[in-house]
Order: sequence, then structure tokens, then C-alpha cells
Amino acid sequence: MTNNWVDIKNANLILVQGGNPAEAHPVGFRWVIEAKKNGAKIIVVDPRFNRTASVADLHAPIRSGSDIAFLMGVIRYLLETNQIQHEYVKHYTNASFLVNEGYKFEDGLFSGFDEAKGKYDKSTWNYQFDENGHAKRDMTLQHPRCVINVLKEHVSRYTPEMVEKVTGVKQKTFLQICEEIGKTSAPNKTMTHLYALGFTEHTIGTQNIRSMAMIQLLLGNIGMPGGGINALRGHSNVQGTTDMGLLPTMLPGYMRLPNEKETSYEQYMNAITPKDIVPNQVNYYRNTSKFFVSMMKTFYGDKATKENGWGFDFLPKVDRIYDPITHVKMMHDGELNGWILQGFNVLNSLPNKNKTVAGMSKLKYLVVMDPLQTESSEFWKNFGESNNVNPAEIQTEVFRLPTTCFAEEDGSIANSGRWAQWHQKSCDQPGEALPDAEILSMLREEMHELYKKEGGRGIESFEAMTWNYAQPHSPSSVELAKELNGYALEDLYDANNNLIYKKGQLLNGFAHLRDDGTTTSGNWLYVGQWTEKGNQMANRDNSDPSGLGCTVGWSFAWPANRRVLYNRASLDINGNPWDKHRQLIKWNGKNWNWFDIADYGTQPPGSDAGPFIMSAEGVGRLFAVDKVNSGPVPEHYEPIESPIDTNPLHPSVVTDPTVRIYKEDREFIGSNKEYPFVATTYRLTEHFHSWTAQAALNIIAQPQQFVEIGEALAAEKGIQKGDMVKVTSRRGYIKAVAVVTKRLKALEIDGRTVHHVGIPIHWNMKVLNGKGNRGFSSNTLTPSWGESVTQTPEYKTFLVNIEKAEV
Ligand SMILES: Nc1nc2c(c(=O)[nH]1)N[C@H]1C(S)=C(S)[C@@H](COP(=O)(O)OP(=O)(O)OC[C@H]3O[C@@H](n4cnc5c(=O)[nH]c(N)nc54)[C@H](O)[C@@H]3O)O[C@H]1N2
Ligand SMILES: Nc1nc2c(c(=O)[nH]1)N[C@H]1C(S)=C(S)[C@@H](COP(=O)(O)OP(=O)(O)OC[C@H]3O[C@@H](n4cnc5c(=O)[nH]c(N)nc54)[C@H](O)[C@@H]3O)O[C@H]1N2
Ligand SMILES: [Mo]
Repeated sequence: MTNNWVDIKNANLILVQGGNPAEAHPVGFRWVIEAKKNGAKIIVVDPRFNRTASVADLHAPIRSGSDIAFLMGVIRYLLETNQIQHEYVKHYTNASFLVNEGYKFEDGLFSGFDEAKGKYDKSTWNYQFDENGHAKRDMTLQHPRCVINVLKEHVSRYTPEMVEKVTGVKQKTFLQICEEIGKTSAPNKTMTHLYALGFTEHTIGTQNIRSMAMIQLLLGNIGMPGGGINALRGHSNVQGTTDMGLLPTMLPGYMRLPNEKETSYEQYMNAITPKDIVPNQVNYYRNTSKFFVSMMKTFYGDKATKENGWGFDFLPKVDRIYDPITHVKMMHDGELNGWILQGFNVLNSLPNKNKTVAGMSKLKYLVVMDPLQTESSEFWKNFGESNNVNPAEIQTEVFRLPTTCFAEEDGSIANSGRWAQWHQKSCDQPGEALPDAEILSMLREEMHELYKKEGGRGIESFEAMTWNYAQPHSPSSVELAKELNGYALEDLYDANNNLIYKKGQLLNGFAHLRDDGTTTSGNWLYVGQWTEKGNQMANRDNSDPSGLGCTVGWSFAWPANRRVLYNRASLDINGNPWDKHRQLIKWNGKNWNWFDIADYGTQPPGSDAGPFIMSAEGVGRLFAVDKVNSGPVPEHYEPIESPIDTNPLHPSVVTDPTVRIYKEDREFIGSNKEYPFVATTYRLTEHFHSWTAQAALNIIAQPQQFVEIGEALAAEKGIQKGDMVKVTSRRGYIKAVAVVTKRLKALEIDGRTVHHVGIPIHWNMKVLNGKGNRGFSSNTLTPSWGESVTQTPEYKTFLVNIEKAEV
């Protein structure tokens, strides 16, 4: 979230598009209700009339996978009707920047497409530069190559008629929503946008989010209390795991691992540190070397020296993408022998379950670290139709290492609003379970012994690793939290030669990190979480002098305990608030800190430096220079499995050409002749993934696997509520009870009637239904192709057929 949960109460309009917080985030949803009590309107754009829609002022049923057409239509409306926050757009976005003359968009493709590689050469997706290497701007916004004019031209095709044709949202409803959104272009009105997987789990996920961010920039809603673009995260600490770089190609604090071609520290650092392209900007990522070197000092201690590029050669180098879908492919190709699943129930979570099972059957060994007995650890068992395998043919050896769960450990959890909150252990774990950190440490010790005996590749990195814990086999949460925060390795002095830290002291903030080897920090974003004053994550003062939910005495929010990111954008360039009732920061003669911690440093009012300090331009991007793989501005592409076979905007380019589809997965693409209905998968409040399957109260509340269909589809197929149905995709089939509902309506798309089939995700082969039958995994049906930036599979839009099952 750019903002935080409590801040939602400050919004005038809440747009929920791409999520269902009433069901998936019922506790945080109280802040939506608070906003409603304060007079806010709620709009839900979702294929289903879900529980969030039931408390909304307006619900627009939309075809799953078509949000970009809707959002580009909104941008067209805002530009046509002149409902944008002009001052904000002019000074705080790249609207005035001139776009490279070589950039163009024609017949569904951006400039630079390489047909053979299926990739874009992004060199024209950039600005025009002057002789000093600075981007050219026209502050009058008149030049035809100004970003705002290029954008106007791009969105001109997204008329209300086109929006209806692609998305199924009636023009009247669409325009009603546009009108409400447009009102928040007033400097003292804000919209917040809440989203989760309805936006991300598509082959166009990154562009969905970008579209919304662009709308919020045009309206001047980013940096404002009650505004922002707010990702509602999934598992309680998934925010923390991404911050810590748990993706296979990432490092902590959103730095990427070096790739194979980067052979030195200097080369790598040069590639990941943005150059100034507008003079006098904060460009905070200019400090990347300080974050990186401090992290390497944490990883490798004295072994990381200036001479060896801070231990650059100890790091693994990336040669290809390593996401779980790729792991499964590698198993099929015989390139992967073993897999460690730590808190990962792949049989419930990865797409195309039958392919996953076939891949795992080729593994020599599988290690499952989990507090529960999971489907994945029993993938080799025959569960009848829902897992039809022959155990005799599967030679994979499975090791189960039972772990504790959060309530059995001390530690911190970072929520969607970036608050790291400390919690205490409530009870001991049962049986042989051990904390994850202890299991990993024991594995490390065993590996170390083996290395000592046998040697082998990677021994240098392994031996260079620091491991300074009181009990090396069992690091404590406190030790780990302090290590992440970071220390001074020497006495440290500021520019005026004043002592700021004595050697060995914990650091207060990332501004003190250095790239000369005198500081450590496991993750620059978390510096300040545990200082010499103690554990900041355990702070529990919820006083709110701002009245805006800015409780800086409660927990630690990264970065630097800031509650609203880009908060400098809530004031005009002279430092006057856009809304005097919504002011979090103000100039105090030295800096901007007031109720909130400002992210703008010490530039006085009237400074040239833009408020978007993390972009080299200092402004928000309405045109994304060379960042996104599928285009600098979002464009509607059909899902890989499309119910209409064409793209009404450009019939010659139907789907996004950059989507990642492995060759063998092409045979799994279903056609709408065989599979005419659009399926989408989602959550129910009463279950958490398949964890709750054996918990009596959850099973009582929601006993049986079901799928939802609208009345028109039920009538067409002769299905009655309560009938057992079979839902089939090109990947496999599931059986479930039919729920026939008014909440899913047939939509008219490009002259065709399109029906949705709604499939909750919680059942699996081990999960019992009320009658003692096993369930089926919804992921038997879903496809493995993924988005070109994140590789996220298209879980939310694919094609199925449905028929009455023979009982
Ligand atoms: N009770 C409970 N809560 C949970 C979880 C759980 O299992 N149980 N899981 C947690 C996790 S890991 C996560 S990531 C979050 C997920 O939180 P959410 O993303 O909110 O949950 P979902 O139910 O997967 O999907 C949200 C909505 O997206 C809609 N949708 C589908 N396709 C589209 C589309 O193309 N466009 C639009 N606009 N909407 C679409 C669906 O109809 C659904 O209403 O929930 C978390 N909270
Ligand atoms: N079709 C479809 N598929 C989806 C989705 C969808 O919307 N539709 N959503 C996707 C999303 S958003 C997500 S997040 C994934 C979820 O995919 P997974 O991450 O596989 O999610 P879970 O089923 O929650 O499995 C996590 C496992 O972690 C274990 N666990 C809990 N606490 C601990 C701990 O402290 N230590 C260890 N080692 N283990 C622990 C749990 O017992 C559980 O078995 O599924 C994805 N798959
Ligand atoms: Mo998730």
C-alpha cells in the first residue's frame, strides 16, 4: 500500500476493483465501513456481486480479464472532460516530458517488437534528451510529443462504446462511475483504490496496476491521505517476504541479484543505480551502493572487502527466470532432482495440477517443511478421481520436517500498510515441530560438515557466510531482527565530525548507511526497526494527533516509520496543502516532518525537486520509460483463452505478445468452441486456502465444494441448484455442487453472450466435504502461462465447459 489500512477512512470515494476485501480482508474492511460512515461512496467493479458489492453504492459486473479497457476508458473520460488535477499533473507527473520520436503504437504493437524473440527492444520507450543527458520538457503541455498528448492519443480509442463492447459494462454504468471518479480530481477530494488478485493474476497484471496508478496520478490522489494505490496483501506476512527478497532472483530491499553477464561489483552497481535525468532531483536510489554494501557486510562480514567487490563473487548469478512454474518445467525436462517446499503447498496453489504432479513424480527427493500434513507431501497417493496416480510408479522420496507456526514463535509480521508489528509466542509447539530458522540452521550445519569432508562447488560462499548467533543451530527472532536493522562497524562521524554512533551500536535510519564497509544492514528498508532505544516494532502508542490515523507511535512502518508514501505530493510546490483538513507534513524551516515522517529530505518550499523521490525524474510516470516488458502505456489484450477470439481494438494482435508460455503448455490452450465459458477462481471468508480443511468449525461453516453459475447459464445447461456438475478445462476436470445465483450475470461482449463460472479455491484432494467425499483442486483447471514481468499465472481468467455430472 502507498497508504495504510487506517488511512482508508479518510477517502471520499473507495474504488474496489480487482479484490474483494469484505471477504478476503474482513478485519481491515472495517476502515471501508468507517469511510462510509464519514460519507464516502463505495464502487465495486467485479465480475461477481460479492460481499464487498453488497455494501457498495454501485456495482459494475465486468468480464474477467478486461479491466484495462475499462481503465483506459476512464482516462479518456478524465482527459476529455478535463477532470484532472492540473497543477499536480503538470509538476508531479511526467506529463510535460517529450517522448522519443521513434516511439509509436500501431495495430496493437508498440515500436521495437521482435517477432522471433517475442520481445520488445525498449530503446524508443524513452524521453528526448538534451546535450546534458537531461530529459526535455514542455511545461505548457502543448508539444505533440508531450507524454500527456501521446497518452491522449493512445486512449482515444477507448470510447464508452468500446468499453462496453470489450468489458460488458453498460455505458450508463460506466459513465456513472467515471463521474464519481472525476469528482476526486478536486484538490480536496480523494479516491482510494483497493486491489488484490483480481488485478494481478492475469497475463496483463502489471499493466492493470499501472493503469490505476496513472488514474490516481491524473487525479492528484497519490501522496494524499485517503488516496493512493493500495495492494491488499495475502498471507499475513507476505508483505514481509517480498520485502526480504524471497523471490528467487531478488535480494532484500527490492534489489535484484546480479545476472551472468555482470562480472564485477562496479558493472552490477552501475546497472542497478539510476542516473539523474532531470537536474536537482532527490533520486533516492542513487544510494543503492550503500544499501547493497551494508547488506553484503551482514551476509559476509570481514570476508566482504573493498578489494573483492564486497564479496560480489559469493552471490549466485541469475542465468534464467526461476519461478515455480519454471521449476515444474525443469522437473519435466529432467533438470531438477530435488525440491524443498517451505510453507508452500504447490498442489493447492500452482496452476495445472496434473502437470505439477507429473513433474514432481520425476523428482528424486522432496522436502516439505510445514506445520501441517499437506496435499503436496502426499502427491504420490491415489485419491481416486481427484489425484489419479499410481504410487508404485513414483520413486520420489519425501521428507517431512514439521515446523512451528507464527503463534508458537516470537517475531514480526509486516502488514499491507508496511507496518512491522512484533508479536509474542503464545504456546509451545506440539511433537517434533521446530522453528523454520532452526531447521534451516541445522541443515546448514550438516552441509558444512559435508563440505568440510568432500569439498565441492560453492564452498567459498558457504564458508564466507557470517553466522554470529548465540546458539548457531537456533538463531533467535531478536538476533535476526537486530541483524536486519544493522549496526555501526566503526565509530561513525557526520559531515561536521560529530560522533553519531559508537562502534557496535544499532543504526537509527537508512540515511546513515555507508558504502565503505563501516555499516551493516540485512535490509535497508527495515533500518530503524530495532534501535538503541529498543524494539520499535513493539511500540503500542496509538494516539493520533492528526486525526487522520497517522499513529507513528504504533509499530514501525518502513521506510523510516513513514505512514503515507510520497506525502510531499499532498502539498503544492510552495508547500501549501491541497486540502488543509488533510495535512500530514509541513515545512518547519529545516525539514517537512510533522504528523508524518516526510520522504522529501530538506529541500525548502519552491524547490525543483519532485515529490516522487524514488524515480530518477522526481515525478510519477504516466509513460513508463523502459520498465515494463509489455508496453510503456497499458493496452487491452485478450486473455490467452478468450471467449471472443478477437480483440475489438486490433483484430490482428489479440493477446499480449510478451506473455510467457512454455512450448509444451501451448497444447493446453483450450478454444472457446470446446470451452465456451469464462472461469474465475476466488476465496471464501470461511476458509483459508486448504489449511482449514480439517478444522471442524470451518467445515461446518462452508462444508462442501461448489461452483457458482448465473441463472441464464443454468437454464441453458439444464442445471438446478444442488446438482453435481463437472467443470472441464483443457487441463482437466473437477466435480462440485452447483450454486445457481443472481450474483453472476451473463454479459454481452462483442455481440456474444458470455457467461462466467465462479470457482472457490479451498478444496483439494485431502479436504473432506460434508458427506465425507474428497474435494478437487480448482487448480486442476487453471493454466500455467504467465505475465511477462512477474510470471504470475492467469488464475483469474480461463475457459471451461460445465455439464451435469453423472452421479
Ligand atoms: N478468508 C480468507 N481470506 C484470505 C485468503 C483465504 O484463503 N481465505 N487468502 C489470502 C490471500 S493469500 C490473498 S492473495 C488475498 C486475496 O484477496 P482477493 O484478491 O481480494 O481475493 P480473491 O477472492 O482471490 O479475488 C478477488 C476478487 O477478484 C474478482 N475478479 C476475478 N477476476 C477479475 C477481473 O478480471 N477483474 C476484476 N476487477 N475482478 C476480478 C473475483 O470475482 C473476486 O471477487 O486474500 C487473503 N485473504
Ligand atoms: N486458482 C488459484 N490458485 C491460486 C490463487 C488463486 O486465487 N486461484 N491464489 C494464489 C495465491 S495469492 C497464493 S498466496 C498461493 C498460496 O499458495 P501457498 O503459499 O502454497 O499457500 P498455502 O496453501 O497457504 O500454503 C502455505 C503452507 O504454509 C504452511 N505454513 C504456515 N505457517 C508456516 C510456517 O511458519 N512455516 C512453514 N514452513 N510453513 C507454514 C501452511 O500449513 C501451508 O501448508 O496460491 C495461489 N494459487
Ligand atoms: Mo496470496
